[in-house]
Amino acid sequence: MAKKIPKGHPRYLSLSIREKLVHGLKKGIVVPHGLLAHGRGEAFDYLLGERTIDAALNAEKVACSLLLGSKDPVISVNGNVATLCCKEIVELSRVVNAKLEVNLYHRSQKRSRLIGKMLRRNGAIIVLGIQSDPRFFIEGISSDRKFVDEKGLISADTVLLGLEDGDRTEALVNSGKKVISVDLNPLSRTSQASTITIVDNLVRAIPNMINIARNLSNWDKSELLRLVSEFDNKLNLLHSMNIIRNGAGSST
Ligand code: PTJ
Repeated sequence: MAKKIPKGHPRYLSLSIREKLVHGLKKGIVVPHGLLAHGRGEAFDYLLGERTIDAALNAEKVACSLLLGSKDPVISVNGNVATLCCKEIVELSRVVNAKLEVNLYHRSQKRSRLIGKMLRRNGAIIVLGIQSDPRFFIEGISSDRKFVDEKGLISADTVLLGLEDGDRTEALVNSGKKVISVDLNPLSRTSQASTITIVDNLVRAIPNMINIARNLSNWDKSELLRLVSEFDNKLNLLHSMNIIRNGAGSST
């Protein structure tokens, strides 16, 4: 179990998230690099005021519309995503009818299996990407992240990612897929290359998306896709950057 943080601590939430990741590291789910990646995210979250800004909420709504309007959406899961919001990712996949695929930068059979097990313990029925087959890969990626499941990422029309590297995001976009990324850094290559960028912490973005997707689930596909076509990702990213630039955050 992760160490308990006193509830009254002024930075309770932030410390609890760190504790979860350290626990994930001890269990072999998170890699040490995942802690560094989290540190970068934390810094941006601090500047954003550790809250879901309007631009993120807007992106979350459009992202849910795209997921619900897609034929074959896939949610890509790595070590940090599994540790921070396993139950919620499984729930979101159910609400938007998306497949779950484990895809790791620091790939190993052992980690893939552990993450698959964790997703199943949290309610997932099918988890793709556990067995790698060198025949199925995405062009233009040099890391092991190129290997994908023949029933998942290879044929997906839309992919939802968290804590992603720019190379894979660009390669996925270049292969004709729509990419939704959750990334606290609006300047990252992933944020800049994605079809829809959600500049929010995963731990807020995914629960928000579950609620939004439930509310949108009765909408006509044409209405959902209209919202997507009207969305301007570059403009939305500018709103996030302005919040950071103007120091509008209010973290303690
Ligand atoms: O589990 P693996 O093997 O696939 O490894 C994954 C890591 C995290 C090591 C790998 O993807 C990585 O190195 O990520 P990067 O390239 O450092 O990118 C992380 C991005 O995610 C940065 O732009 C951070 O600002 C952002 N980020 C970090 N924590 C969060 C976050 N965005 C949203 N929510 C977070 N909690």
